Amino acid sequence: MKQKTQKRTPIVWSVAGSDCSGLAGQVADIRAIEALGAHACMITTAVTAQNSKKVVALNPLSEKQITSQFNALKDDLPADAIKVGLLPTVESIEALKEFLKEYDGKLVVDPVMVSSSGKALMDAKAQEAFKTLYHHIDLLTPNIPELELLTSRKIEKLKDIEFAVDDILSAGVKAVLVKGGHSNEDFCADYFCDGAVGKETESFWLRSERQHQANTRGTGCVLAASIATAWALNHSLKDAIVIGKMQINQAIENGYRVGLGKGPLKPLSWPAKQRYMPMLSDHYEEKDFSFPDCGEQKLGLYPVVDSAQWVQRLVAIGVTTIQLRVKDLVGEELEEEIKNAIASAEKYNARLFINDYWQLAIKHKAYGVHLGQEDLDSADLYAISKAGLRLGISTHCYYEVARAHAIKPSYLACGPVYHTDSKQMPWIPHGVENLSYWVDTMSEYPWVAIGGINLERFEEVAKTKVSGIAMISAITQAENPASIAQQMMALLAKKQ
Ligand code: TZP
Ligand code: MG
Repeated sequence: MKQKTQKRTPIVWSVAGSDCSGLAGQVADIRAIEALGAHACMITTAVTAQNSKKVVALNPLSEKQITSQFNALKDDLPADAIKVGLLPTVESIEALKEFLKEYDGKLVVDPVMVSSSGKALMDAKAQEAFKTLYHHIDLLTPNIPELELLTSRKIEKLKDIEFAVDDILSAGVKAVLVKGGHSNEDFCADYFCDGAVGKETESFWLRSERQHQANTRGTGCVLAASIATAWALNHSLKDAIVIGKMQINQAIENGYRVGLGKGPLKPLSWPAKQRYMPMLSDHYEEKDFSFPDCGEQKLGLYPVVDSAQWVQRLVAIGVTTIQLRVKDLVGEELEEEIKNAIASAEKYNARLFINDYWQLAIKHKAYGVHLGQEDLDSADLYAISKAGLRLGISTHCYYEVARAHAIKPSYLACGPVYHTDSKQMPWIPHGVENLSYWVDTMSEYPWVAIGGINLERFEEVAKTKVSGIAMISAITQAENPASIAQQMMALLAKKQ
């Protein structure tokens, strides 16, 4: 899902060590940056001599040599985001710090401290000096051994990760992503947190199945470089982290053997498979509930209306999927509205989803519930699942899709496809191109398109592989709603 509006190719700098074996370091960074569509510049901190089995020599460059690279690039090819890897010496850290006096853009740092073969890549003085960079760092991506080294803590339990991350955040780093690749579980869970205890904080776990793949050199480089690149492409940092995780899953799958030891990952193009999408939740464990599917028949025309009367009108003309989205009723009136809408839908065998009011939906045995992201924390998903109701979830971006994926709902909604006046939202419309990306990528879910869809745009949306096409104003504000709904249903019937 590339950003089409970019005027020029974004630039991502890799400040790291070169690797003559082509397995990790800047080679991995460049592959990752270019795979996502940005231009890579490299500021080399060390010309490492290594192969697939061991690091032979670090060959750090001097402060002057590193500074001259920053100076050569800064006016001509300024960075949209910077990914930092190996900083082997105090001199290299000083060179970076000097440059950071005039750069306050996006900075992702992978603290490369020990090689996978066990060689120390940073001397003790450099490890201490590294902490003086903390207040510049937007995202730090340690693995567990690096987290232990940085905080002098032993990580034995999940809580230890949170304590250690809190130490780093309290010391000035803005956000931390701890990579779970080093655990023995059959899944891999990364922990993100963006604020020290006592401040407004968001934290989550990103979970993917572990791939038992031998060729994993460059994992940390590819992840941090991919996050920096997706961020440079103007995705939010949280979306960029999900994109980075998708890319790492794809790159591990495509790792290849070369040399006598471990081979490298291979970051390809933009990740676009459901198996690459992590599950994002505030818990380490996987959620163990499930929701029924919506049947064989596609969801089809899916009007979203605010009263039982509307539901009755539309089911009577053959609409088979409807959402009741009541915004201004409470108490008995609300309950009565929901009961009446459910009764009308049942009479015509239509699938009625109740927006927000999941307790009343369960009580009156609705077909399903539809929840926005903001409702996911307060709704009792276990109760909805136990009652056997279907669940639909709204999504607008990578972070929200990953969060919905952890819940495994009956369908996912994608919006806004076009500009809408029916709901205030910060999102740039997806357009049908990005809608298709989501439908094709998360291909095991039925998708519902929503936002600004009217009769003129209907066919264009119907050409994608969406299951349902939802709208508010195109029907509720129409002069002749029945006629519009019938024309839309006819267009769908023609397609089948
Ligand atoms: N979620 C995404 S767009 C939208 C909602 C509830 C509003 C859709 O309304 P309209 O009138 O069909 O653009
Ligand atoms: Mg809601």
